[in-house]
Amino acid sequence: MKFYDIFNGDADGICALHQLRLEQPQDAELVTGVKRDIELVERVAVSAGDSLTVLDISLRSNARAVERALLRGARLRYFDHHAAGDIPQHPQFEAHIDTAPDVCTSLLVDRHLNGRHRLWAVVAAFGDNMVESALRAAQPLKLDHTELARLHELGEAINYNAYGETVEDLHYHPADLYRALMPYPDPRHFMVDEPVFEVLKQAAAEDLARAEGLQPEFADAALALYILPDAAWSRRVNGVFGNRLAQGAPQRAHAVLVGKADGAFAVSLRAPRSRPQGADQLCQAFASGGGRKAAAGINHLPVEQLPRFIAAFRETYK
Ligand SMILES: [Mn+2]
Repeated sequence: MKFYDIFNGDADGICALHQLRLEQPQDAELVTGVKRDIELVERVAVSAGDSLTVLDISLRSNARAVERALLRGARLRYFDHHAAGDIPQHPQFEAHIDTAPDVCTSLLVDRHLNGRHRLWAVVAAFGDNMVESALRAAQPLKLDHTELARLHELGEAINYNAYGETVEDLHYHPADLYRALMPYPDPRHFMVDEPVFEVLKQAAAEDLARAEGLQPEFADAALALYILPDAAWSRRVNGVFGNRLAQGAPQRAHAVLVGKADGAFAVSLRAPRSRPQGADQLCQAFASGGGRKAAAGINHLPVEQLPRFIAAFRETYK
């Protein structure tokens, strides 16, 4: 009988697992990857009696592997906020799934743990760019402005680290990053005692400066589209850059495309913060698309489908 902790490599996935394991320590095999690696359950060779904890990856993308794991006699608990599809009704399947636009997986874990490791849920919500939700969750903790700003920066830094085509693009493997914060019930101590935060903050600032030097392909009051070149820094900064754009123009939808070696694009789409809807449907209309109402993506948009994407983008957010 083995334990597997299967989690998205972004701030939300890492902080969700961290909260659970602070509460209930358990030696488990870690299964994670870059933010776009969401078909993680299938990576596990499941046996009867195994126990899988799955965090912040859509059930829709893992449905077949989950079904197989259940058939083999494993037990699963699943926390997530992405579009789910059908949720298995099975005595060995424990689902905590809520696709409301103002919750992330770490907030679902926080709900499950009655807020016992709230600080890390706040970090995650900031990392998922749910600023209002983060502030709401932080309210009872009575943090001052400086502390909130630091937690915000930490969420962004951990989230930034997850962006890349493969883990080779990243500064830290997400499993190592998780292990670095494991000893810390309080993120404020983590930021002071470990070099990780400063390293990521500095690297993100450098990448961001490059992205901000680019002109958009088009931009008006309703929507804007940027294309970043095929480079490791583009793949890393993509998420932070998108968040920055969304914060700077809350009425506007943003698409950030990153070129790939074969001429295709990776697409990150954010609905306007003032109207966080429609991103999942738009992206699901493409073969490798998926995500949430407020933020979604397409892993591989062939160049010949770019006009179709642009038309759908304009139609959704005109
Ligand atoms: Mn998330």
